[in-house]
Amino acid sequence: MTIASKQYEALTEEKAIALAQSLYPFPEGAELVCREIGDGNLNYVFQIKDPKSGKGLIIKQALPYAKVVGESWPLTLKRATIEANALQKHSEFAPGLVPAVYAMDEELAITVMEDLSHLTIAREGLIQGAAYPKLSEDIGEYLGRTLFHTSDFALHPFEKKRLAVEYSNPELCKITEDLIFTDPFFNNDTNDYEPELQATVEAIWNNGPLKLEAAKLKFSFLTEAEALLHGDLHTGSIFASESETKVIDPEFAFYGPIGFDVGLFLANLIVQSITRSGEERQVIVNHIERTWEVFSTRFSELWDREGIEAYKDTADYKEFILEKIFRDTLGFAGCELIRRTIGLAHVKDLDSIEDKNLRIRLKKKALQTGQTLILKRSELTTISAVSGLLEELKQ
Ligand code: SR1
Ligand code: MG
Repeated sequence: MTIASKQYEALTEEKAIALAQSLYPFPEGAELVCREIGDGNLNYVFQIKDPKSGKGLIIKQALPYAKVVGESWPLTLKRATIEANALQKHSEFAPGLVPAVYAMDEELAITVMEDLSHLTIAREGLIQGAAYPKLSEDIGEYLGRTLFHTSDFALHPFEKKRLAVEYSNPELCKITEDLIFTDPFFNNDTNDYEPELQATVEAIWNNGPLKLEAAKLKFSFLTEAEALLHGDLHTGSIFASESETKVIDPEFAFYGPIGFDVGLFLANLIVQSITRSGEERQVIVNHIERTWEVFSTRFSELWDREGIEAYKDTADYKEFILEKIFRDTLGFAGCELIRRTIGLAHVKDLDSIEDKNLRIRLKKKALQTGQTLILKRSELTTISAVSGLLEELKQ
């Protein structure tokens, strides 16, 4: 569906209702209600619903600046098109694991999509102690399918390179390059942390070997166009329930290293595991292990069944690729853990801990885990070695 285009203007709740009425066959006389429910850093998200019939939809609009900072940080509206297209591209390979897109408009920078309000943002649910039994199975499937099918192992090189051009996303990549790979490792103004972390943070800035590894990981992110990534796969980019999982928000999508998506998701689970104890913690550790198992099994099975690379049956090549992805995954997870603790964009899992001593202790643990993952990523060769590390660091 297309929308009669007009010049960009930020939607209000009233305008979002009018737009929804023009797009969706709500029942005659329906009295629609609209709420702005966006809690991300960048966009408006309007939920428009007919309370009587329960029918609804979501209109997401990109702002010409980063909401989290304000108008002083201009941001391309092109990201809305990237997001709508990535949702549709990923749904080709992981149907049911992303929301249906009903319409999009480049001028207004909006995507109209399926209402997922019966689900909860996974980060919020996890903070409340939810277990989400399907989360790792579903995300492992999503990762295995989307990343394999958009890689050179599945696509003709012309199509892969066409997609890499279509999903060129320099402005959003620059945010990641700065906020994940650069700023937290230097004394940069964007960093944000409690004074109690000063000594730990300075130790990061002064750790030469750690910075060398962060630089290598940044170089991978800058140069390795392996697959069409989601690009920002944290637990706030996932809607979930006991029985359903939907991946949203791929506005950072671009062709990058496969381990980046896997690593971001695992890092956000690791943060959650750090805040939990006992059986509840084990639920998250199981999710961490299961995500890697499902991802690598699916990727491997698709390689065998549908791979088109001439070398696909060459002894040890698939294992070499999966080992590379695993190593990258751990390194990227380490960078995400550090930036979510001391960088510009934090996570509620840690920041909402009211007891200050506990919060600082857990943040130090997140920083220590992040550094170990970056520095030891070549030695930690299995996902159970990662669980072992989390167990060691849990004290
Ligand atoms: C200014 S944007 C900050 C963060 O929010 C997004 O969700 C990305 O994670 C980005 O790094
Ligand atoms: Mg987002």
